[in-house]
Amino acid sequence: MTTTTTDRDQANRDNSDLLNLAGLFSEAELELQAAVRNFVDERIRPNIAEWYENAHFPVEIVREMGDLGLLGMHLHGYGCPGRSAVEYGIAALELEAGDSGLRTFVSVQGSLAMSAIHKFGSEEQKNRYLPGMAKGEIIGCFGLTEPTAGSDPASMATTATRGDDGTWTLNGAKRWIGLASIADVAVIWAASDDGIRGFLVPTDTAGFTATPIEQKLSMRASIQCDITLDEVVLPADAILPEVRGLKGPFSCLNEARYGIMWGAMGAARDSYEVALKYAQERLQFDKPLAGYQISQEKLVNMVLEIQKGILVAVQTGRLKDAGNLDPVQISVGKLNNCREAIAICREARTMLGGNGITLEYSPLRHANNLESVRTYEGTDEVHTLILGRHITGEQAFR
Ligand code: TGC
Repeated sequence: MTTTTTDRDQANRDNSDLLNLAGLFSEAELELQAAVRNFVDERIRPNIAEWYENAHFPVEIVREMGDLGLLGMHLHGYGCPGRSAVEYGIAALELEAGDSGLRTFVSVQGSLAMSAIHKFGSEEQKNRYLPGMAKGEIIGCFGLTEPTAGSDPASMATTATRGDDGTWTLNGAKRWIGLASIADVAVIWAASDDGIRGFLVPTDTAGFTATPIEQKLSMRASIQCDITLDEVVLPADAILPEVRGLKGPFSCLNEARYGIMWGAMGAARDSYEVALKYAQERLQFDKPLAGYQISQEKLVNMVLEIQKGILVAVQTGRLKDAGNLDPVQISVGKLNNCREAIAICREARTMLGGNGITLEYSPLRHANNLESVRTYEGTDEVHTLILGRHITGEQAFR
């Protein structure tokens, strides 16, 4: 496993940008891409196999990600980096070329927890949490999914009850919550007599417990937890004041789903690059694998889908930066890019033969990670039905 870029790597990269997608990006965007790619090469690639094998989330690099401006990247004010949606997307792509678990950290922290506070918090809440979260000094998590409410968060069973003294009491359970066991603050969505509301729960509050889910076959360099909320009493000002109803969490999911469409292409690109290089170097029946027609067909099919997926992401990002993005368009990218990325990673694995099933090569690790990525933030099925509803006018969820 190498972490340095050779002339061949660079030539492969240049030759694989068939449509000159690099030409779609500004100098500032390309500079950011190079900085994040460098971070991934230096801090993630040399260690990821070990982290993955040992199910270790490298909390030690969280502050470095803050220093690089990756946390709450596209949020403005309150100490946040204030970068564009496209820049955030590029960073997500490069991070996920390292590993989905690390990109997921950035998504949960920035797109979900920080976004919820930024969009719906009081001034006091924003000032209290966002600057520290942007630096990586405070870690957040986002509790929406429940053991019995995944694709249908409207059926959530977690409750928030208001007391006569204005305090809130939360009871219930959340599942698959990224970072919860290392988080300082949890954004918890709960059903109240005033509809679904969001609450900021310091994780040292009595009655809050987060337990990492073990024996995962996917996203191993990342933490997902079960949360229990057992008579968790919060002050009146723990509520996010600016939103009621599911549009609150769904607006945050829009942000995370947007980043995922870019990130998935990073996992795909890394798998493709590994397969291409392997095919050029590996001799079989006296010539490089790359010289066989079936190998070339596999590589061409991969690179076409990567180029198309990045085009989808760039167009979506430009719409987002212009303030014209419809959530339906996010479903296009999330569905398409996750679906294509997992197929590319699996195809790349086939080119590595038996060597492809070890952690020495990234494609199967990426493919396993993408099982989670295509599932969270709306499964393939949910996004298909969101698009189906849009084009037919008929909802088919229920
Ligand atoms: P529906 O009736 O369509 O909408 C309810 C209200 O929400 C509004 N809305 C949106 N607002 C902003 N952006 C969107 N994308 C929105 N989609 C809907 C809608 O306008 C309405 O507002 P209002 O004011 O009229 O009440 O709701 P529905 O229940 O029929 O929706 C169906 C469906 C399937 C589309 C929705 O439930 C859905 O998207 N399900 C998937 C849920 C999902 O993605 N869950 C993953 C969560 S990830 C997680 O919890 C863990 S975080 C990751 C980690 O920690 O690692």
